[in-house]
Amino acid sequence: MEKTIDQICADALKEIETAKSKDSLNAVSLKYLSRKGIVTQFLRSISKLPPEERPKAGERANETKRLLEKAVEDAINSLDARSPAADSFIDVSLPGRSALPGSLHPITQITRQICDIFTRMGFDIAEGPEVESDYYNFEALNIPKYHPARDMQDTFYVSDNIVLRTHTSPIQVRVMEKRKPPLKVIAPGKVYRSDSDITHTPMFHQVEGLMVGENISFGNLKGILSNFVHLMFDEKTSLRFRPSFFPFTEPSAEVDILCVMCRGKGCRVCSHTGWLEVLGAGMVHPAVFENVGYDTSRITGFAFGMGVERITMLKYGIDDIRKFFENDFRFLRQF
Ligand code: FA5
Repeated sequence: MEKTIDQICADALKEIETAKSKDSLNAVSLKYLSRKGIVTQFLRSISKLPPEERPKAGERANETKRLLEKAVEDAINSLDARSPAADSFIDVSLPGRSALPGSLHPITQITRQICDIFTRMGFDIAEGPEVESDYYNFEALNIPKYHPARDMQDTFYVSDNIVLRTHTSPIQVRVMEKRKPPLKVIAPGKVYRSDSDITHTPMFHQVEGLMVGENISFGNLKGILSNFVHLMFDEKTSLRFRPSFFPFTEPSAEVDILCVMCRGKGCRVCSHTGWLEVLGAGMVHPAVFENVGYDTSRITGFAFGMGVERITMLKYGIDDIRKFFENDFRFLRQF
């Protein structure tokens, strides 16, 4: 009897050893270990043996069963662990592919450069929410409901009183509500407008600037912005202040930089004017100061809001703002 189970065991081990795939190993397992398998049949037949032989035969058959189960399991594991390099379809002699190092998006790079320049001039950095209340985006900035000035910015409304902020200027109000003058703050962030052409996108980036205290004048604004433009571009880059209108500044100006694409001759980027508008600015309107409880007899200040995409286009000579958001690696890899 013992010889028989030993023979079964030897046959099964041989078949396990020669099996080359999981399918053939499963077939061996089925042949010997399943309910109708050879080992199981053997175990059943033990009851027919004389009583004194049964314990030894049972013990031996169970040992064989455990041994074969383990052998099948080990063989399957070693097939799984076999390195794919051992299979002929991979040429292990080829050089490895290097991982592509990531890099910062040009808009992020320029936003950081802008923030660096202003922090070196003593400005703190502030942030505010992109989903903003009508109050902070408009009313606190002296733009009442139904006022025609609301048409200046095509707004995405989330509900009657909630908008996607159209500019970073609401951060001015949020900062002034929390802090007393004097203060010098810049606030970078995403803004949203229903606007799209080669110099306008529905989502773009602005950096807001605010300087408030006693005796702050338009001269300080010009000085700070000229300094910024000379550090961002170079000493020769010209800028010009054009009288303009914003409900939250008085007087107000728009600031243009000489178009780097055509050097002032006129091209499609600057709409053939030779200049590209990069920011709006002005002296903070007393109505805004009143809304945050500042003493307008003592406190003055200036504010500005610049378009980061426009600055980046000028810096790198890019002629279409939409390229920033197309995620084309051939474009992005250049920065
Ligand atoms: C404003 O957004 C004012 N909040 C700026 C300001 C702040 C004025 C503080 C006074 C005091 P304006 O709508 O002009 O202004 O936008 C400012 C700049 O954002 C523009 O000069 C331009 O560079 C950029 N910009 C405006 N619309 C878009 C757009 N759709 N796509 C890309 N850049 C834009």
